[in-house]
Amino acid sequence: MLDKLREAVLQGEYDAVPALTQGALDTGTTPAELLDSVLIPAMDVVGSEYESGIRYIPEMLVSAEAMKAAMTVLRPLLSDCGIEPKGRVLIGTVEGDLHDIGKNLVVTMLEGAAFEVIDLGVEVEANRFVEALREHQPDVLALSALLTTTMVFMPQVIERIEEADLRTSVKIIVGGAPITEEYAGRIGADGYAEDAAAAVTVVKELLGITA
Ligand code: B1M
Repeated sequence: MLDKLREAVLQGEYDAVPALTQGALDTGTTPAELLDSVLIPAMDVVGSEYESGIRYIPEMLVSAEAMKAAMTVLRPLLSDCGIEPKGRVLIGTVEGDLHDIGKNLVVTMLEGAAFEVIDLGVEVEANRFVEALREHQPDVLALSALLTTTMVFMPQVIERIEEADLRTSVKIIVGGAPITEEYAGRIGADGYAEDAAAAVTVVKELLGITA
């Protein structure tokens, strides 16, 4: 079952993926195991094959659709907790970047940990983040970038927030494949999260939440 699911993601067979995901859950595999040992590794293979020229963008896109189809089954299981919000997080993928699978996973995990999440989506320009900070007054701003060419917009967002005099009222965390702890520190972010689970831990730490 797990091999079939992996293969369906690799082949971009998004119609088959929900039933295979449900089938894997029914045999006792947990949502976290499915993500960590099947779905995310499959997307890594997709990326490597694209890099080495075996795969082209349309094929990368159908695999992304297949991953999203799996997430429609997993999301309720990861986020269904039904208790009072612990805090508010504003999140978005930065300007020029339309990758959203990892960001959506971060949203799901934060919601699962009882945070209210406002998702601005993808290709979010710095000024839009500033407007949304004024409007929603979140405790934490989470920025995602998947490209080395777009991660450079992260410091620009932080600069705009400083110029708008809002920097002290919000904690900022950054994440995404090309981002490192060192980069986060260099651009003046308050935190870095390597994956969606770490994002929850870092947000809790920054807000002083122990439970
Ligand atoms: Co793109 N792409 N892509 N792509 N794509 C990568 C990122 C790439 C590494 C592939 C490769 O060459 N190996 C490469 C980037 C190279 C670089 O800059 N270093 C690349 C490229 C080059 C491109 C294009 C430029 C290709 C082109 O057009 N020539 C183009 C850019 C488009 C744009 O954004 N303007 C492009 C397009 C696309 C698709 C549209 C086809 C599709 C995206 C669909 C979508 O997201 N809706 C796509 C995909 C699917 C990928 C790969 C294969 C998979 C990404 C993914 O979803 N991974 C990717 C290769 C790879 O990552 N292995 C690749 C699974 C996901 C769960 O992981 O997103 O890393 P990830 O999220 C993780 C962590 O990073 C972290 O938590 C998540 C897991 O728990 N995280 C955060 C993410 N955001 C966070 C925010 C946080 C905290 C943690 O808050 C603070």
